[in-house]
Amino acid sequence: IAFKFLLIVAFSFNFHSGFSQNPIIKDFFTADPAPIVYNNTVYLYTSHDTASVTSKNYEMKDWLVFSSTDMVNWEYQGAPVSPKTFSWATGDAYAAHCTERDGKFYFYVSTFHKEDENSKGGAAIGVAVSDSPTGPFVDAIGKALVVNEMTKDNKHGWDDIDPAVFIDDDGQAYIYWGNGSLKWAKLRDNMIEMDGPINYLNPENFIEGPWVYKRKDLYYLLYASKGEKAEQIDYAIATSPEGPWEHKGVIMESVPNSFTVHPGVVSYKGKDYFFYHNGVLPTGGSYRRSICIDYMYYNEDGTIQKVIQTEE
Ligand code: FUB
Repeated sequence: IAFKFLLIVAFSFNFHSGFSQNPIIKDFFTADPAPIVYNNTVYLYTSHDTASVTSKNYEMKDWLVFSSTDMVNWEYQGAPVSPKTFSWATGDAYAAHCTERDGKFYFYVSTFHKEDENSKGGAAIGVAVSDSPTGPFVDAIGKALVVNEMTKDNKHGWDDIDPAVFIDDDGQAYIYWGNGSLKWAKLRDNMIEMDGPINYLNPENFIEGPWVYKRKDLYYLLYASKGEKAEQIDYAIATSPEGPWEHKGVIMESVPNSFTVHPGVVSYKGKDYFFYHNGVLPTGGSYRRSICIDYMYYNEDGTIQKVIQTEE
């Protein structure tokens, strides 16, 4: 009996140490992690890959929510938002980001506009709102917050995807987004209107997937950047959310079995966590991705140590 007890203790210790749980969600293919902490719980908003094993295109029909209080067990909370939430939207559900302000949850999405009097179709950013982190969410403005302009040769541009919102300590909110070049603008306190012009930046090797946050006195901009064969994660530091941003290098190398990678960061119960996706689940790949978490560590001067990817 004593031996059996020892075995059980040894097994449970092994099971709960570190992130040998990666990928953290195994019942769905998930990508583009957007975690927030609210009421001592981590809510994780994700894209949802449903492409077939042989597909060479995204098929992404809705956004999912999971919650956890231990960063190991993730409870599925449903799919409260999809492009159908927005009467003007059609097509895939790309990266999203949810943020809380004054008890309301604003869910910024990257999707596509129907062809109508406001758009010739193309990438667009919308915002849905709810009183709860898990929904139900409704379209907050009844139209897109950002609609992509067609390129000069009348093609759809890709530069209006991947919104990320940051609220500074003084209450000023900012939205960052982009593909190819990074755009940002101030948001009004209502979180659904821009406050001022759209600004353009060209962070080194920037591709997409910005994520902005503050730690101590420094602002951090993380993004998917151009690696040798696939995307990797670079970061830059500033003393203001408006920049100027100082490029600091790569914090995560390309991931196994996925061309894209996408950052998300939270501090929870005294530890810093880096969320990303790869394609390592059985039958996974660039269009069937899976979210993982690893610890992140800062140096004394605020720079970030390279994140070590852990697998099962
Ligand atoms: O998930 C679709 C797209 O792939 C996202 O919008 C990008 O960030 C990349 O992860």
